[in-house]
Amino acid sequence: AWRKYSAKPFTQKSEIELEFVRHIETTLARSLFNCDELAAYSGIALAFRDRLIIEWNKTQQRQTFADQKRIYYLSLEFLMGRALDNAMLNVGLKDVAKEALGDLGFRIEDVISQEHDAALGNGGLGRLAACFLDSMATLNYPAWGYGLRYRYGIFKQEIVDGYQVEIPDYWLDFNPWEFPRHDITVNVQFYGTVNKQRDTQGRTTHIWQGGETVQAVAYDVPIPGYGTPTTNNLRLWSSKATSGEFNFQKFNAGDYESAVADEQRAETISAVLYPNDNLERGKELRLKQQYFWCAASLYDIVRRFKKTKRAWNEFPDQVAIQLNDTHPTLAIVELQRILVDIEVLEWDEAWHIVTHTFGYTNHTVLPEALEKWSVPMMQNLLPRHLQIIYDINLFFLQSVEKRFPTDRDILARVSIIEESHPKMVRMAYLAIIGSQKVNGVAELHSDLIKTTIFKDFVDICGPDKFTNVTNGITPRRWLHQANPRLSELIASKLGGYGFLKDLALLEELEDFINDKEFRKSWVEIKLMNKTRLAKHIKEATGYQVNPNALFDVQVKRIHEYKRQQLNIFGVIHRYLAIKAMDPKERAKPVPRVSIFGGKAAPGYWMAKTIIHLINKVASVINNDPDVGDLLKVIFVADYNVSKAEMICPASDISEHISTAGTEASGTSNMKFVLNGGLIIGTCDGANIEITREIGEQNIFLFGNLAEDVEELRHRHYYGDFKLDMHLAKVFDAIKGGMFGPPDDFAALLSSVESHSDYYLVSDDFLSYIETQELVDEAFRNQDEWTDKCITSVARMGFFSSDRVITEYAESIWNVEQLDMGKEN
Ligand code: DL6
Repeated sequence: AWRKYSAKPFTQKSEIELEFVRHIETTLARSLFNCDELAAYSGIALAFRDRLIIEWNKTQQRQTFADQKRIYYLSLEFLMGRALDNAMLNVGLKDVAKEALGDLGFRIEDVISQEHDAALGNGGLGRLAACFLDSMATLNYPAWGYGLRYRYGIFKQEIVDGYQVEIPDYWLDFNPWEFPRHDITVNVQFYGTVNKQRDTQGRTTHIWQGGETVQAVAYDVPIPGYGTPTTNNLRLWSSKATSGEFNFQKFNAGDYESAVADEQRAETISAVLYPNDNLERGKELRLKQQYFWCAASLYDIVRRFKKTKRAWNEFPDQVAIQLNDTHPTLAIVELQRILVDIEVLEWDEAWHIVTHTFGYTNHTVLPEALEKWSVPMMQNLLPRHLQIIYDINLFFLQSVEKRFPTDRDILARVSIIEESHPKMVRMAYLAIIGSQKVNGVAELHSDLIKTTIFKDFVDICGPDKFTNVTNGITPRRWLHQANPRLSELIASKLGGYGFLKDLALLEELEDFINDKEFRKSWVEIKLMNKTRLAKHIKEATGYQVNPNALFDVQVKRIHEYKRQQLNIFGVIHRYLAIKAMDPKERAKPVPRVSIFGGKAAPGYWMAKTIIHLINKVASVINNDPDVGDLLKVIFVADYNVSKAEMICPASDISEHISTAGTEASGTSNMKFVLNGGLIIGTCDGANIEITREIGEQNIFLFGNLAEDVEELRHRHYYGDFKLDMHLAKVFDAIKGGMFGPPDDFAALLSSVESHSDYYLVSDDFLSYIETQELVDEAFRNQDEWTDKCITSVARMGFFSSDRVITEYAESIWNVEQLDMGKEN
């Protein structure tokens, strides 16, 4: 009977319509007469969600029966964006849904745009996690994501008088994509004390007592794979006060306020996403978040393992846990605690299990982003964990001392505990020591971690522990969903959409490079995408931009190392050059629209100054009648995943111009190239591998190399440097008040002019503006430009996140795809 009544996948339009109307009328209690676009979004989302649930349940059953090793991806950020479009595309029914919505009086684009982005992340790291979930499901890997269900995602950005203003992002009003599992809860303990006891066998055991307990409640989000029934699970934990006697007692005693305060304190843990990208601030609440999430996830993973009744030594054969940066490093300590204190395993046996279970991905070499926690804070919040960390460190240092008896400093250099005031726990070191593999996210980055921040560990643990897995992106969202017309054009040439599952197939596009019709469509699609962006710009900023101009885009978090300041100084240079031209000459330069977007961390004053300068420059240039269409500057407010989906297909050139050696990989560089745009960039992160794949002739590289950075910084430090003369003119214009009170920008200019110029803006400026001239030159020849774009797209196969996940699965996790038999 169950099978008979169980919901079936949609096969035709009428079924979608039926379910849509049913949800509008019953779930939402609305009628035909008050069904607006938001209600239509809810109706269609619920209809698709119901179908996903069926596949999701089956997937869980299939994976349980298969009893294979599972991947657990622990990430404090999952930047998912919108889910409806993705769900419709992944189950292959977007066209049918479009017709169904059309019959019901709605345009699918309007309905899709009603959805609030799920913005539980800051930038690259969180979006990478989202791409990985998509690929793991698409490739039928048994995988779970574990994260936090923040009540407030990354703040919304408004620009007021040229300044960034932050607005809270309360995104949970209506979220059909999550399922509260009120039956799946874990009590998580904080504070308290540790007492030693002797057990019946005379062994010393540690009892962690007292303190406070907070409840973790699971919320599950289905993750559909593309063109497969596999629908994996993302489990997000929400914090709440433990129900029961504690609160009741307070209520009964009339102490309402204190009981409510406890409730709120507990809920605070999962309330907000910390809005820092590549920066750690060491706040206790953040540490609480980390432990809360690690403890709940580990409890869940261990519970699932214990159901299989296997011996503990089989744990690493069943479980691979990947740490997305050091944020989940406490999971290493928590597993050791569970095994030793609760499951009463011997220390060494437990440690063997732990160190064969975890893998650690490093995403940055920036010193300010490397996590350290104060020992006194950890002692107070997690007293037992600190003891375990000290023991891990002791055994580790003993082994190092034995192997390197003559190196007197090595112990201080590699100790998990930094001997500062206060002492600090170095989380990256703990993550390395507790993991079987450590990887960087692009070749240069993986080399840099081995030769700089983790050099000693390569000597101690051996080079095999360190590996590289270059990042990638999912072509489903970043081509098919973001650029449906281009995807369709490619499919028409390649004989179908197979490339969405095997991106290397794109290479066949090179066969069509001389196909006139194909090229014409290619160029038209780019223009349509630019026109769509121009329309958005007009609505959002009031500025009219010419879609035939060269669209030059830099969208990413605002950070000094990403060097939006270099870009805006370059824009000012261009503006000054146009102004200095004889009016008759002004027809010569290539018209350009410089488009910026990105959020600054609320406490990052220099990044906010950069946003302010961009907006001030925009208002001067965009209103200067001498300039007209030759140059426009746009700041797109509130850059997020949905905006990226609109912007990436609309660029001619995008900027990835970090100081060499600072951007671990970058992933938007891949998104832009895959959408038929070229890039200007430094020899940094994945730009290097993109160059290798697409060919040097198809990318505009400039600037100093990573190997020269240290020497250049040294020179600045000793005053051996003269500001580039073009940059000096730019600075004079700013100092002369061309863009408002010079004091507003004094610190920004001084960061370049002073002894440091840490990000080497002045060193790279000349090379940057010269390369931008080459871009103009190349853009003038539209035929050659199109050749470059088509060739580049054809060679982007390597950057699929499917390739990335396959590499992790084979070289780090040792996990197999589930055999789907005839189902796939
Ligand atoms: O690996 C994903 C992404 C890289 O593409 C970026 O280059 C890198 O900056 C970013 N790293 C972080 C580090 N944050 N922390 N912690 O976001 O990772």
